[in-house]
Amino acid sequence: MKQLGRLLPLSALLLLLAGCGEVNLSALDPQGPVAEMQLSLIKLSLYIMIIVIVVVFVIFAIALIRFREKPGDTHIPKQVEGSKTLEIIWTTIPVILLLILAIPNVMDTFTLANVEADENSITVNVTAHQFWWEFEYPDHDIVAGQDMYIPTNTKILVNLEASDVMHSFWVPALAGKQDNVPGITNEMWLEASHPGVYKGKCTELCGEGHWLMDFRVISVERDVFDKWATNMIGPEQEPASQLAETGREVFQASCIGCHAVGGVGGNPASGGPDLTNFGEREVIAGFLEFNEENLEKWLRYPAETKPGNKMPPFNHLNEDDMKALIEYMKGLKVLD
Ligand code: HEC
Ligand SMILES: [Cu+2]
Repeated sequence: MKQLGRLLPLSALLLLLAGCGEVNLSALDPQGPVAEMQLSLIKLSLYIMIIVIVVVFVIFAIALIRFREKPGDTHIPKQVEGSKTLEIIWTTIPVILLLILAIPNVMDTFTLANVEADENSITVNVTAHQFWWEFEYPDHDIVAGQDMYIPTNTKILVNLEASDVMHSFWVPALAGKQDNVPGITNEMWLEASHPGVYKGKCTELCGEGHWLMDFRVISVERDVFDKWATNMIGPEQEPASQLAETGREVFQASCIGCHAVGGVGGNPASGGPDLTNFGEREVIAGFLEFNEENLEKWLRYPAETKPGNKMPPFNHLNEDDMKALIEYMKGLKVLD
């Protein structure tokens, strides 16, 4: 009973974790054909395992009860050695079960490994950095940071790379995880069946900031995607106010060497995410809620906010410059 009491909080925790489907960080809530295929394989193996466990335990329990030593038992039961029939039965059943498992597994493995382009597909080269994500669209000649925009119902061919250490790309609602390894390109594909925002995470311990290395896959209708891709090329829109214009000057002086906006600036070797559409982010640096207070916190104290990241602190900026910079950054949009 005591053990049961201990197990209860654990089961409550498991139920809570299963509820993660709400933020789409769950493989049990698939939103595209790849994740659906993978979930159905998980289910198939689970059901077969459940059947095996139940049958074995029932036979075990019958044996325990029927053949237990009863009071007054004196004779030793009949000793049996070898049974051809039984041997055949318990060889055939597992072979059949393994075939039921193997056939869909092998078929789906081939489907999942098929990274051939079709007439609609789009390629995205995903480079993982400590501790942020870069999405390059070679067919469109654009680079995006942190948010991976994809058109709905389109096969997305993903090439995984890493600039420093090993990382791992995981968007549970869309596909199983795969590693980003420096010097190697791993390929996979994914597809989203509906418009939506699907959370992703780095799942390979990659340093101090690993636990905050989150990103989003944003699935939008094809026309929205086309607009996004066209406007990401640049040039950036004119700042909407005098304040934003001043902010742009601060940005040009302090930030453009690491962060590209509208195809200008940035540094492929040691820079940060492309900020062309930064004003459309829902989170800053992958995890902080997007608001002015958090943006200022990020700009002044990046190291305290996301440990180990490579953005230098800008705590020396005066109040006016900071205000202007934030106004400018909020206005960086491509879908308006
Ligand atoms: C030495 C290069 C460097 C400079 C200079 C720099 N940054 Fe960064 N910045 C980075 C890196 C690297 C990251 C990614 C940090 C992470 O998440 O690991 C980053 C992240 C960011 C982010 C979060 C981006 C996102 O997609 O959510 C913002 C916003 C940002 N920087 C703004 C600025 C501004 C504004 C300036 C100028 C005042 C600036 N940065 C100067 C390197 C730099
Ligand atoms: Cu990582």
